[in-house]
Amino acid sequence: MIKIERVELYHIELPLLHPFETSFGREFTRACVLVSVHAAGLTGWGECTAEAGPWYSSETVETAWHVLKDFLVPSVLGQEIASPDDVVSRFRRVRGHPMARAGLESGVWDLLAQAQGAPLAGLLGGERDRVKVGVSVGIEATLESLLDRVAQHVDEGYGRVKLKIKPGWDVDVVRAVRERWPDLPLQVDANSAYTLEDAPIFQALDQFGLLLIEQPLHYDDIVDHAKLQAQIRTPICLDESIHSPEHARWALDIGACRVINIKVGRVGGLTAARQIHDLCDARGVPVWCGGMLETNVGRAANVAVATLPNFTLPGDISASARYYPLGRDVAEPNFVLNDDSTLSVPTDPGLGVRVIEGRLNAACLRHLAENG
Ligand code: SMG
Ligand code: MG
Repeated sequence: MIKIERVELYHIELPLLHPFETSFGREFTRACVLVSVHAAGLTGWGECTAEAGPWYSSETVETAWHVLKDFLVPSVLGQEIASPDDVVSRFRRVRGHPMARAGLESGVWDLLAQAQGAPLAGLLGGERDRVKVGVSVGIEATLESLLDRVAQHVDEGYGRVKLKIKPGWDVDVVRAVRERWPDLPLQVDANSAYTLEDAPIFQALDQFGLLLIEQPLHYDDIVDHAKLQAQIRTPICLDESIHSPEHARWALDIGACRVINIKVGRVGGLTAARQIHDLCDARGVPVWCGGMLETNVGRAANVAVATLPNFTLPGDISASARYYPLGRDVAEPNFVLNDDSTLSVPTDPGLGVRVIEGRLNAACLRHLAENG
């Protein structure tokens, strides 16, 4: 039993090294909420991956701050916690807001892992000491600059590349990348930019041997995805549509996808992430860990969850150097790409990264401390 004495929220913002463009817009900075959970002389850290605007998801920094401050933090403050399940059950009254829930829940996981002297990966039941990773390449102004960026990442050692696509930036782009790198494991992500009427585009993509096509249709849909999956050979992977283990089961039951992208934030925390992992494992459906341009805090949680055995596809968990200018990430050490396109799993207790106070303060726009 451990009593939660204090929870702090930090609204931070960091500049991205390279603007990141998806079908829903271009981003130059990354804002998020970091959560620290204090008990028994230990501090656990969680990252809430809601962004400044409701573009990827309906949650924002502002909605997450509200739901954390007014509902989630009060439900655990001063409470005795024995396992992450105690937190998950206290959150059950809150509908929606998975990223807000995950920010606090993953902080409790880190705290409990530290209290047990165990790496988070071990506490989750993970088995690997390295996790396979790839890189997600945004939409570029020209095909030439896209090819340059892919070449740069292939040279850096990334063994799997994901291309962002949107109408007008799809079949020809994938063809050009495939012609230059015939054997590169490649996948695409539409972030919901298409409708079922665009099925011919996805049938055309079948010829390129893609690992998967991520979230081609509406961000909350599974029905049309099932219709599209029946018309194409390439596996559909759902991202935006899966907010919980129930959503995962519903999608698999109707054949809406053959792969699931697990993001700790989008599904409401590490407990739910592991449940989706287990469900997919039981059904023979591979999963992989998605990315939300996390700081090293969220990245460490992603690496930990990706050690579970059914994370068989490379994750969007790139090396720290891909995201923020050197010395700006709020936590250390940085994750470095190994020669085999993997990241090593930290072996220190908890997340295995430590937040640097000066860096946190430099990035912090707003701070709140709530005592139990
Ligand atoms: O963290 O390397 C990363 C980015 C991975 O492409 C990525 N994420 O839809 O899967 C996705 C996008 C969402 C990014 S919006 C912040
Ligand atoms: Mg995606």
